[in-house]
Amino acid sequence: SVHTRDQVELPPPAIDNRLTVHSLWQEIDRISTEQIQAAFEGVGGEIGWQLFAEEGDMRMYRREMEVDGMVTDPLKAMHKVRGVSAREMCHYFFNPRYRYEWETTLETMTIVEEISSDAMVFHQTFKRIWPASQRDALFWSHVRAADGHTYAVTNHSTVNSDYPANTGACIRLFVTVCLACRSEYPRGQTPSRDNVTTSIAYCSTVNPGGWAPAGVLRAVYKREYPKFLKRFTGYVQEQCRGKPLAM
Ligand code: 18C
Repeated sequence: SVHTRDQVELPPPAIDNRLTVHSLWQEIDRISTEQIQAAFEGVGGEIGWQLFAEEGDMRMYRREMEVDGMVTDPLKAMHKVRGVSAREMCHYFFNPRYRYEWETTLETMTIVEEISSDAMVFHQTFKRIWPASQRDALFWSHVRAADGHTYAVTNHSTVNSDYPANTGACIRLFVTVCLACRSEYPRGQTPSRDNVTTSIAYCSTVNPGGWAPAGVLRAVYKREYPKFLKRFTGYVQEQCRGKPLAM
């Protein structure tokens, strides 16, 4: 059968009604809207984005920033990927079923709440980096369609009394991430695996939540962000090979 992937699992083209009646809806809507808008803004201009990694179509920029002595450098990455759609990219980033297959920093992942087909809350623990303490994160994740063949996933830290911060071995970190994707294909043609190109903007700000040596932290993200984006985009291309394109 050509229907090797269940269409109903793909990110929905409109917001799920169950999300709009949830207590987190207003925050999720506001932060997602802001993040998606910021993701597609350029890195030119005066605000000082510095290029730190470049490979093929991938470019990664950061801004050096510290909050209370902790490194919180915002990251912005741009990439172009052929043969997969924005909707497919976001499907694999959002759906927890695939996460262990591409996310190399992960130690554990727990689904805390399934809000709707397009929103979830996750608890994750990450691999420990010597000499710092292990980190965990609790965040909502929301996937949505935006204008013109655009889909985006936004992840943002939240709280839940069943998952209190800083009670065990882990220090709670705070994260805001947006993966925004836009597909293009030649005017007048039908989109297919052979002619579709997806532009990716990935923005991330991580506050380590407690002491972490600045030098180690910057060295880790300079290595880990390029590794993540190359691995994730390659993974999606591999998963989509031979399957019908889902726009
Ligand atoms: O966006 C990504 N993944 C999503 C799904 O998991 C989700 C995750 C966000 C969490 C990002 C924070 C990850 C911190 C990891 C710390 C340990 C890394 C160990 C690696 C060693 C093998 O949105 C893709 C995320 C890609 C992450 C790249 C690494 C970013 C590092 C940022 C600094 C972390 C500071 C805390 C540790 C202090 C160590 C000195």
